[in-house]
Amino acid sequence: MTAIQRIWRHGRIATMTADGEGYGVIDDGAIAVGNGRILWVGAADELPPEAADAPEVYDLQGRCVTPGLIDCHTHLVFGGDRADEFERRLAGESYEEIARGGGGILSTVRATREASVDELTDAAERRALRLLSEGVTTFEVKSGYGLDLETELDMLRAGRRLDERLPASVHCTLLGLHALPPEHASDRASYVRLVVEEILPAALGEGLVDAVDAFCEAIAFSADECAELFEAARGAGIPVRLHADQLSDGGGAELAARFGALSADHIEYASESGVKAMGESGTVAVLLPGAFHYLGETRKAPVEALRSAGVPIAVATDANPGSSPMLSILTALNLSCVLFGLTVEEALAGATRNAARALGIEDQVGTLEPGKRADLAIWDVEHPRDLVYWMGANTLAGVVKDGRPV
Ligand code: DI6
Ligand code: FE
Repeated sequence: MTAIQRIWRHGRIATMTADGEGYGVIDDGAIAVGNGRILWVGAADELPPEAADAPEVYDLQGRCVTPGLIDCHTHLVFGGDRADEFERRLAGESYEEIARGGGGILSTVRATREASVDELTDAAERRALRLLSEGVTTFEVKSGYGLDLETELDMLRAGRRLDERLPASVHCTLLGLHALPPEHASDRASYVRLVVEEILPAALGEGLVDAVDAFCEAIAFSADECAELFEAARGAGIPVRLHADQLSDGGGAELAARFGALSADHIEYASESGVKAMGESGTVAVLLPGAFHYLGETRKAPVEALRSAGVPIAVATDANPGSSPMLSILTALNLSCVLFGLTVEEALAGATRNAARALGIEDQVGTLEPGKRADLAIWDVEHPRDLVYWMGANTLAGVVKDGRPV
């Protein structure tokens, strides 16, 4: 049996386990860790006898503990920014108009192609530190601003470097089909082929791909084009995710379900049958209220339908330079409640248990229970609901990553 190395005790522990009552709160709780894993969680006065020999014991003094937060959908790696487009949109231009005019994602593609992998990594690291300052211990990054072989690989390499540099686990998603690059403008099929036949295999060869993603949308790629990439991912044994039905119903939810996707993200315009299919395939709905907010959208994510279909709900920042320049997971949680009508408990599950599921790592992280990685966030609040109640009040008091205080 692994020896207990550290104990945190006398805190209000939100285990976030699915079968726990509410947040799975243990009021005067304790957590024992060893070898990077959680060994024991329970009431402080029921700590097992061998806990007496633990070399390090920390008194939480009533603070709250949650699982380290998980931001399961970000585009943190990119060059440049699009603050100018933010102003243009405020003056009346739409996101789609700007995109069709060669701005939008393609403007970030130009800046990203010009950046070196060092520059991409450094800029992303500065942004990631904002996430970490709010208790994030796992986050995802996507490619999708390179749209050519070398730059897509560089974006993913930057993601892998972040994983080494930061006290956080970083998941890398190949977002091969994000926008049609200008050099393929007259031949869409040739770009899909490039992604399927060259970029995906090369990225796999370097071990850079934890999941594959695509943007299924009228201004991006059709369900059939996304399906081609998904077939290739399936062939390689890599899980898929989808930017689905964000601005219109393009059958994205159905497509994601058909491929047993880990998640379908955005889904404001998902059809009823699409949501049902997600329920049957166990596909997580990742709600991204930052993009909804920034784009001034009015069609809300179908929360009630998701609940009735038994679809697990996650929440993420979608941090990106265009539609969601937001580096705060707690703000995303607050917005998911206020704008979409999630309960606070659902929101917190969305950045813990269900976010882990959206990344396919629910056996590793996302709840506080024995066997999971000892990734904890410690908060100067009385109750976990306070994290979502306040906006702009970062109450993080400490982080534990792989059993070690950060
Ligand atoms: N949906 C999004 O929210 C981001 N990508 C996507 O497919 C937006 C990316 C951007 O505007 O740069
Ligand atoms: Fe996105």
